[in-house]
Amino acid sequence: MATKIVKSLFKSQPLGILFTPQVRYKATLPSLKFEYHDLEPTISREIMEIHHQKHHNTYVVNYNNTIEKLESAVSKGDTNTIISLEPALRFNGGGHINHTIFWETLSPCSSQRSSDLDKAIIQSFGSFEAFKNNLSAASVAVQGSGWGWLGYNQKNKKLVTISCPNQDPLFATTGLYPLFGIDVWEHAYYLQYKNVRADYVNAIFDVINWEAVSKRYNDAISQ
Ligand code: MN3
Repeated sequence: MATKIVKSLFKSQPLGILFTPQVRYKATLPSLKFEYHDLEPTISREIMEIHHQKHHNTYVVNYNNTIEKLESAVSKGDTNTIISLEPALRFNGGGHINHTIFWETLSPCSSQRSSDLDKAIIQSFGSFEAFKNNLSAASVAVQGSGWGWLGYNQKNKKLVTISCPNQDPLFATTGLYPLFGIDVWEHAYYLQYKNVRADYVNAIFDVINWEAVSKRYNDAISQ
C-alpha cells in the first residue's frame, strides 16, 4: 500500500563511510474525496471525523513507529525483537490498509457497478440480493471487532464474502483480494446506531462507491 521501504535505512558504503541514511516513505493518512458530512444520514459527520482523524490516524502513527523499531532491530540483527513486532505490524498496518480501502469505496454519489462486476456477483452468489445478504450476515456475525469483506479469489476466479477479526488485512491473511469492506468496530457506528449493528450494515449499502469497487475488481482480475 502507501508504505514501503525502498531501501534499508542503513547501507554499507566503501571508503570508510559506514552508514548512509536512505530515503524512506512513511505511511500517511489519506485525505477523503468528500466532506465529513457528505455521507449523512447514513454515516454522521461526527463519526466520520473521529473515525478518520483519530482512529485511522492512530493506526498510521503506530504503524510508522513500529516500522522504525523494526528497522532498528533489523540493523542490529535482533531476531527476537523482529518477531515480537509482528502483532503491532499486523494490527496497525492492517488498520491503515483497511481504512484506506474503506474511504476509497464509500461515496455520497451513487454510481453503477461495471458489467463485469455485476456478472461476477451473479455468477458467484446467484443474485445481487443474495450477495448483499451474505456480506451483511458475515459482517453482523463478527464477534467483537472486525470487518466483513467482499473479496476476490484469484485462484478460482470467484467472489466471496468473509469476515476478518480485529484489523487483520484480508490479502495478507487470506490471499483474497479486497474489493469492499464493512468496518464493524463499534467506533464505526455506535454514536449513531448504538447497539444495532445490523441497521448500520444495511444502511452502508446506500453509500458504496461502486465505481471504485468495480475498479478494484478490474485490478484484481488483471493481476
Ligand atoms: Mn475503523
